[in-house]
Amino acid sequence: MRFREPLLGGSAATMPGASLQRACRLLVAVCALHLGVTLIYYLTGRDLSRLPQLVGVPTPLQGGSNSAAAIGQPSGELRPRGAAPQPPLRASSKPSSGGDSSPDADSRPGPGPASNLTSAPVPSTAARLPPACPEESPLLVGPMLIEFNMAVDLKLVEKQNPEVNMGGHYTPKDCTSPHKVAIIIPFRNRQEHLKYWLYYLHPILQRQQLDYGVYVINQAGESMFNRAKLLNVGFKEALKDYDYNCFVFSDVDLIPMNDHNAYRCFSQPRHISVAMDKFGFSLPYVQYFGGVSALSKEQFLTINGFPNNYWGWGGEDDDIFNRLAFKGMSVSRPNAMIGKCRMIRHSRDKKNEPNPQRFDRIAHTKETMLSDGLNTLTYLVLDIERYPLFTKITVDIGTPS
Ligand code: UDH
Ligand code: NGS
Repeated sequence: MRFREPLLGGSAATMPGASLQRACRLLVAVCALHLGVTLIYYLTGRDLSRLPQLVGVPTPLQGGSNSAAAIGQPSGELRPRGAAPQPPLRASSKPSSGGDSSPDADSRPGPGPASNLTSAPVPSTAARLPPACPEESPLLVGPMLIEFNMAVDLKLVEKQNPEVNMGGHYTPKDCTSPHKVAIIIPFRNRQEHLKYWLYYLHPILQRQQLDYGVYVINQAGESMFNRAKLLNVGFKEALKDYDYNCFVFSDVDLIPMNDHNAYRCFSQPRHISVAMDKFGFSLPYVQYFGGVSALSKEQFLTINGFPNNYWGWGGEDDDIFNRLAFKGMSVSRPNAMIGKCRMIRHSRDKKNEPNPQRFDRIAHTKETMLSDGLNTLTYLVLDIERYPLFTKITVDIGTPS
């Protein structure tokens, strides 16, 4: 009895166990408080998480740097119904190769370098590159009328090609071309032919969606002309300007008659002027590699460039063909319809008479190609002039040794 009363009455403080009773009450109060606070946080948390599903707007939490939206992973709940997935950031600034030229080939969601990005979507230079150009340009028109009976006003040609930059460089603005092409023209005293070339070729090359530059390599002085050595100089000098991966070597007096004839490189060295009017729109002989041709940087380096030792007319193109054959390459060509081209008729140039040594030289390409080419090229650049439609490099290439 002595123990029951204090438990029911008001004088518990004096009773034994009163401290324990107070402690228990305190504990119950603390637990209730904890339960209440937990309940409030729990309910608040549920409401925040449901917001995006309800209104389709990303919350600050989901817009953060680690959210699915930020790293470009599929996030259907955040996307309005029917909307396309956001393209991930491009992982590399390198344009895709010709083999995979689909415009959106780099922007498909899924596993790959782009989906590993975890940083916030800060636009990089690569992200701002336009998509890869298509394998075949949609701008081509096919057969063209080519004639040389009108005067060409270069000022007008400049106005007609406003997107060509100073020095004759053009980059497509709507797509990224994998074809970074330096066009090399061997030159001396052919200004009228050059005007026709610029008039016809600039629109064609732009329609082909090439990233290209035009280099006129002008031989200084009056000594014997040397086409192949000038082309070697063009290769070296153009690479000082830009990271070209392809080189088109073109005589100044040859114009294609169909813009499907691509002025770019292929997996094998390319012969472009395969159906010239002066040869009745066919090849003069199967191994003919003159006029206009294209070699990738690798193909050109593989054959040690072109010979430096052919002074005067003839044989240097046959030597180049031999070099390709000795290195196990074949020649790629368009068909004779696509490959039709016109040559501007002219008389033989002074100091470009037929080279009497050419037959002997082409008989020894296999041995000479190792010691006559890029690895032995010497020249002196005298002037570099940047005109609106081309870069002219005047060079002293010496005299026959
Ligand atoms: N080239 C010049 N200046 C010259 C010589 C050649 O610019 O003095 C350049 C030019 O780009 C030319 C190319 O080198 O297109 C090849 O010149 P070439 O003389 O070997 O070739 P082409 O076939 O003439 O044009 C060959 C002689 C034609 C004689 C015709 C007689 N009816
Ligand atoms: C061959 C020449 C080539 C020349 C071709 C076409 O005979 O350099 O004719 O010439 N080879 C030799 O002389 C060894 S053309 O009719 O265009 O003047 O490219």
